[in-house]
Amino acid sequence: MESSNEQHQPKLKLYSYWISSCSYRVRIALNLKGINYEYKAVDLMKGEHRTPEFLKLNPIGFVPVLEDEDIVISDSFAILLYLDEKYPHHPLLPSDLKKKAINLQAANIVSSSIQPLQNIAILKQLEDRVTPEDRDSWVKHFIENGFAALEELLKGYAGKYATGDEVFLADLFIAPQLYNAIIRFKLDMSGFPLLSRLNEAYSELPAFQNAMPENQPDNPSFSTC
Ligand SMILES: N[C@@H](CCC(=O)N[C@@H](CS)C(=O)NCC(=O)O)C(=O)O
Repeated sequence: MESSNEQHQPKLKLYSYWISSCSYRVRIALNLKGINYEYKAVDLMKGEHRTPEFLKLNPIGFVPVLEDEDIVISDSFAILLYLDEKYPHHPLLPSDLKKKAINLQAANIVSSSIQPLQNIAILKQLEDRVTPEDRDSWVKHFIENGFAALEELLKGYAGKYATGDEVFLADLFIAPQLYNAIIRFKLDMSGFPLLSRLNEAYSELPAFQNAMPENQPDNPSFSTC
């Protein structure tokens, strides 16, 4: 997809890993905004995020990284805000101040209080110390804690999506975290009816579907046939 105002601009490059939830949320934004980009796969399992070349792009060694000519941005939150300013169509934040604050709060619950606690580096440290069962219950504990907070926070705002009937920033953080919880960690979602409903709604949106891990070129079982 290429919108008329970007036809003559060099393609953005997204350094991404197929199953990374932080990369996933940036892919959703790029799709929503109809921005054409080059997919640069970084294999976290092979440690490609720890190579000197990659650390020059992002000294902390995480995906995603967005390269826009001489501008290099890492951290999905910063990337999303950058994209939103540069490509204002389909805004990621509502103009209503209260709703905007709720979007930022929900996004931060995921990005500060859930996702970092299930990161590969953390899981590896845990694996050295506890059983796989204990490791998974640690991850589930923090996902459940965050999901309970999101259910409470969003109950007064949710419509079809997290803060009404339009997709905003909160949805871009929640959808990948739901994927992680349900597909990777097999979390029992029965205690989270609102989030389960949102998950259904996201599954119907092409911008979300195309951003899913299974549809990325570096997914080991990806097929273009
Ligand atoms: N706050 C950062 C976190 C980035 C992050 O944790 N990325 C993960 C994948 S979702 C990663 O690269 N992990 C590598 C590791 O833990 O070694 C963001 O939102 O981009």
